[in-house]
Amino acid sequence: MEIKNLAAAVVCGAFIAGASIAEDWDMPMAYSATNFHSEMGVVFADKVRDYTSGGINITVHPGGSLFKGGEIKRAIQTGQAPIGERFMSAHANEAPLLGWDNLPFLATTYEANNKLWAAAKDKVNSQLSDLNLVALYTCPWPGQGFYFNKAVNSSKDTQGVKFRSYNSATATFAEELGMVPVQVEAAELSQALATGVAESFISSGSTGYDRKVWEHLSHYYKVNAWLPRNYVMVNKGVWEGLNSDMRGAIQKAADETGAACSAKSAELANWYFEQLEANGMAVEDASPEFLAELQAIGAKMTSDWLASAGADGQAILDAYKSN
Ligand code: PCA
Repeated sequence: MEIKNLAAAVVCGAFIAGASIAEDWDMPMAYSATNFHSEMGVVFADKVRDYTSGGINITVHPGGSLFKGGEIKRAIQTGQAPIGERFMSAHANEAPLLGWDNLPFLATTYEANNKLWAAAKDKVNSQLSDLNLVALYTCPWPGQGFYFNKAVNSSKDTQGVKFRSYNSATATFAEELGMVPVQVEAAELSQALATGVAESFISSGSTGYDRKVWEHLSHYYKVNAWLPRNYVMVNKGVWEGLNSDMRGAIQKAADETGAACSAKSAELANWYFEQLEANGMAVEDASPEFLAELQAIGAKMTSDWLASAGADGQAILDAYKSN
């Protein structure tokens, strides 16, 4: 953090909060610079600069370049970075409630996903507060499906397949299908596929496109299992240290960016499939047999999550279903 125009403020004879002391904030993000989440991070930074009249100057560091994906949350919790972005359910091993957006076949349209977030938001925010974090905005990825290097019609075809997981729930999913999970960041996915560390994974068309996975894989099954969210979070102490005008200005930027990011995700979802196809991949619906197996595993994952997330998890599901 740096005091930029202190002299100017003193000359003016006034410290106008938010106008006279500028802070530089580094914002680590986990996904590639050209991904819509990262592009929206830049939009957010521009809005914050604008709405705080230059008071907060955010520099976006995409692709895990400042902190690797798996390190971002801790960096913000401990104040090494004031703000950053990460995949929310990656933190469900530490705080199971944060797996709320990872429940198979529960909320599979953008509209339903918004409804689920509305049901989860207060509980998630209070969980994040316990972790010394404040969420500013969240943004969904397109629906999750399976990538393979061969046609897959059922779990008969998935036995022993090496699977890249992105959180503990996806590792469980893979094990239920007889696969062998290994957790790999999106930023290292191309390398994992190239070296044979992984030969399949679950994700959106977006990450398959970003990582050019057609160089290694041939099939995508549009299972649309869930729409997981990234979130932009700020260190709670940093947030509480801002005056209310500053917080209001940043929250306005966050609300606008969250809505724009969600719309962008919806707009791009099919475009990504077209790009996978244009690059030679078969993009198909899962066979009824495979889908039935996935749904059975999904039901088990939901009951496992409820067991670990406790009454708060049940309250989220109840609120979602009653609305
Ligand atoms: N892409 C990210 C998370 C979900 C998604 O669609 C990834 O695969 O890491």
